[in-house]
Amino acid sequence: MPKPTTLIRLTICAWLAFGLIACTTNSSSEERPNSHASTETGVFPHKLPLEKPDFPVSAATARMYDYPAPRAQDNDLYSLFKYTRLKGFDYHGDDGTISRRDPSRPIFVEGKYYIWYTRRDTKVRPIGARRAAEATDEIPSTDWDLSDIWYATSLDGITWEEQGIAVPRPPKPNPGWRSVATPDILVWEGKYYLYYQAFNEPSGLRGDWCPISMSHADSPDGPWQVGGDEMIPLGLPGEWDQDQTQDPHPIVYRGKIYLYYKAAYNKWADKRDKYAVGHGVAIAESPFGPFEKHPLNPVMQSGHETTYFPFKEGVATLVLKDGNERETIQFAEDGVNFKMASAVSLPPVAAAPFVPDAFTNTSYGKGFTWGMCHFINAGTPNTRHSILARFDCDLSLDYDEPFFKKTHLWHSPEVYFKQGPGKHRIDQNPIP
Ligand code: AAL
Repeated sequence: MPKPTTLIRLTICAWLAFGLIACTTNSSSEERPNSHASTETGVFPHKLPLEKPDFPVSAATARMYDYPAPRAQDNDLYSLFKYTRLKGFDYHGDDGTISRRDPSRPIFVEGKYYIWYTRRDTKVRPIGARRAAEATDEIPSTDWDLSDIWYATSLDGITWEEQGIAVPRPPKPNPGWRSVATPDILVWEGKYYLYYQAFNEPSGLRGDWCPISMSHADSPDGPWQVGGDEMIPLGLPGEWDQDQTQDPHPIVYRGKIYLYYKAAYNKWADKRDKYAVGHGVAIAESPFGPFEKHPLNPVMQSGHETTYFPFKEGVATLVLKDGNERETIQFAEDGVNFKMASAVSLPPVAAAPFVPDAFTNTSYGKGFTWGMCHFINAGTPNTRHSILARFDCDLSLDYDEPFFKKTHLWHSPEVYFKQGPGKHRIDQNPIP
């Protein structure tokens, strides 16, 4: 019969031995999936491989390794987007006569953020693109007809102080006499350049036809002086961008100005409902041009408004609204050949992020954490107008907030039910 002390010793040894076996068992079970599913078995492992396996895999599995990371949560180019209502902008009781839309990217100058945007303040609401022939000097056709470019400043990106007009409509017949809209900013060698759409007819008359003009200033507070019209000339008849060069969005990349722009094509006036949207890039060595269109344009075949930013050694873009690849973020090592980097939910419309290195000619872009956007359906259906808003996200290499890397977004059931089955289907009886 062993002594009690010997019994205690034996018990301790037994527990130690058990612990050792348990440890060994644990580590071997952790190892097992990877060592089991190898080139020999060809079975995809339980432990997610960080590299594409070197045995045959499905198309979806192969594609998983084309993204910056196989899991969205680890992907530098994936984020949720959160929205904040701005303070400081008056919308005339939301009666539809004042609209602010298509903001520029904010820039930070001497302690303040600056933005520029389309501002319409008309006696009456727009009558719509389809009735553009009835538009007058006081009746706008679209939400961005009869507009000027205004600017505002802010200390925190939430409360804004509207400062006044930056670029007004010039007198007729100068380009933009009908409307100047959708500006974006370039900072180049300490000076400021606004690129914007210059309309010479009510938008909707033949289409949303306009080329891009530019005004420049020594200070973000102006005064602004017209520096050129038709900066990105319309394409020749028959070319995809024959009718419009819109949504100018310049960044400084590889020592040059890469100005991304949009054109809707395959539409107007005969094929209005068959439109497609492409983005091109035009490259210049001076803000005054000449801008040379890239021979591979359109460089993007999905999306609507343009949002491009230097990211690592390449350029990334938010792709919204139109096309098979809408609601994605894409990346191009060369700023031209974009590939899918992530799919996103609730992305900002007309996104204009605060990108600190957009104009620094960085060789390693760091991304952004917030920016401006617009909503074009504020007010009621009868007083519809656009408002500016702020979004927050984590698309920055300098910042890490796991909250933004979650992949679920739960809306209340009301958000879904509000969509309804559509008027046509409601009118059908019996419902198919
Ligand atoms: C926007 C932009 C351009 C269009 C119109 C105003 O979202 O794509 O600017 O012309 O709509």
